[in-house]
Amino acid sequence: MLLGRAASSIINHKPSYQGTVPAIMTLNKIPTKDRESFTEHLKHSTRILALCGAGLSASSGLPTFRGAGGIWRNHEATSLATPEAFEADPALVWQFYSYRRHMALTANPNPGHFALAELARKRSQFVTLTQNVDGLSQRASHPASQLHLLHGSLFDVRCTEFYCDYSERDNFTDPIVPALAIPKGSSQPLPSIADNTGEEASKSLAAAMQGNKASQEGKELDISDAGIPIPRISPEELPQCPKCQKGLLRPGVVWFGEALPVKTMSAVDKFVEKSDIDLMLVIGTSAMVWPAARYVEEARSRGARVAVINMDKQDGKRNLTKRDWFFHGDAGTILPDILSPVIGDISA
Ligand code: BJW
Repeated sequence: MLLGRAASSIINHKPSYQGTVPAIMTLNKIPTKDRESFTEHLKHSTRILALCGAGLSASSGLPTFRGAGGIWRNHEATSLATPEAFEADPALVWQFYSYRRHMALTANPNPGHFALAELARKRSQFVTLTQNVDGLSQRASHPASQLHLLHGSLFDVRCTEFYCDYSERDNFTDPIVPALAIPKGSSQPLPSIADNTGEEASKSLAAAMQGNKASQEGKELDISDAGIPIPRISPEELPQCPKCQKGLLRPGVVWFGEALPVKTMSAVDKFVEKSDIDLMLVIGTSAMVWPAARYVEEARSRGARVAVINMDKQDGKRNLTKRDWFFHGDAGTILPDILSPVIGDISA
């Protein structure tokens, strides 16, 4: 039984924590009345704000945080995104982030990322706030000055030592250190439930970790599945600070309880406070995490009409008013469609 699960957990360029992210999302027909009123408003909108969440990258194959896809090796993804989790088990948290760095590098931006990037080129006062750390908007050539990374980036790292200010941007080395390489399937026996002694488990793990010929030939294993053994990694094997040579490096993302980057927040606040906002796009986010979520209400208080794009009616329709729009479905499909009156046909 374990053998079957392990075999089905070979990574197949369709990354997901638990294999639950549908590759192709449904296309719901947009009611004509909504399409017309949104198009009319979009065409006359100059100051536009977007808040993006994990749902924007879902059709690129990356999992969301909440719900079935947000489980990694039986841990809720949100429980690993905390300073406490890192302090308790830095190796486990690094394995989670190393896996996600690898998945993000394997994934490609989808038409939703490209549509937002094109809108930014067409509307200089369009600002995107993304909670995503996967780098897909940047890889869709979203103009950097119009993109704010609220929760940092998987590809930034910084030192955990209090007195050390070492940080590094855009480190795309994968794996960041050899010990964090994703194990590959091997022709060695995979552990079975009959493996009372742990001998098979040790052999298959050793083969995968040591990169011998058999394992080189195999495919990467989906270590998000708790049934796949992962190596124990000592603190010395984790990314080390090259400056102070004392501290561990950590991912440059914003964990729960941590402040969002000050410069980013002040740039966003400056934009919001400058004058009225015409349109607020809320894309693929449960909008439950603060302070990101508060920008929806701030934009509304500055006169914005709100358009929500979400696969989930419950998440999407929360707090909507009669002036707002709800577009139900995949952001990767809906965004190029509803923005086409301004951006044109980006598939052409
Ligand atoms: C699709 C789709 C498709 C799927 N198409 N849609 C009580 C009240 C208010 C606040 C708090 C409170 N208790 C605690 C707080 C504060 C806390 C917070 O907000 N907690 C809430 C859970 C209540 N916030 C913080 O701690 C923040 N910091 C802070 O407040 O600091 C204060 C401070 C000030 C000064 C000094 C010190 C401190 C920090 C928050 C950081 C969040 N970090 C994470 C991890 C980032 C790194 C990483 O990626 O690992 O950010 S947690 C996680 O949630 C991640 C995400 O960016 C974020 C938001 O999730 P998102 O993107 O919305 O994903 P999901 O899964 O929730 O939703 C996906 C949506 O997509 C769903 O709706 C789907 O339906 C939809 N969807 N497929 C369209 N194809």
